[in-house]
Amino acid sequence: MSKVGIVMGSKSDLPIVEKAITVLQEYGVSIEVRVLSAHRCPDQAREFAATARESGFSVLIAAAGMAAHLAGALAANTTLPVIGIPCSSSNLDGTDALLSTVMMPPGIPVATVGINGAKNAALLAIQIMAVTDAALAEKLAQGRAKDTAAVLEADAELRARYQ
Ligand code: RP5
Repeated sequence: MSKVGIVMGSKSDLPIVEKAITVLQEYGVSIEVRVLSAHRCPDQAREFAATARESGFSVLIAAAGMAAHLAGALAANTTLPVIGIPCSSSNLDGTDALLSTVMMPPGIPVATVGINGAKNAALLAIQIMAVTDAALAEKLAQGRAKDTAAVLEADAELRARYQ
């Protein structure tokens, strides 16, 4: 079965990454969670990415803060789609990681979500897998309908309160 690889540059990123783990588990997607740093263990990070396709991964999610090179380093070593989560783990509140992750040179794309955007990273990974998985696509549609219902419920509540 295909799975999503979730890699973080440090265990200190886990509180942010946990939101992605939760969403993927809710959708019943198989995951493997790793701590691999582009700077502190570059050989292991490279090996993980280089073997990711044969290991059964469909999509990789990479979360890192500061001078965040993890997503780009993984993307350089695989042709699987890589989604980057810039983490707000520095005094610059994640703007450093955002720019480091999103500004990839032509040829090595990283689909970058917002700072700490772990939920969107998980949903984007699911949407990529849903291109060839009708059951996942149906679950996504149900999730969107639930979100819509929640907004309309809030709308009705506030309209009633302030009329
Ligand atoms: C990055 O440096 C990690 O992704 C983390 O966001 C940040 C700080 O790492 P630690 O010093 O907490 O391990 O590589």
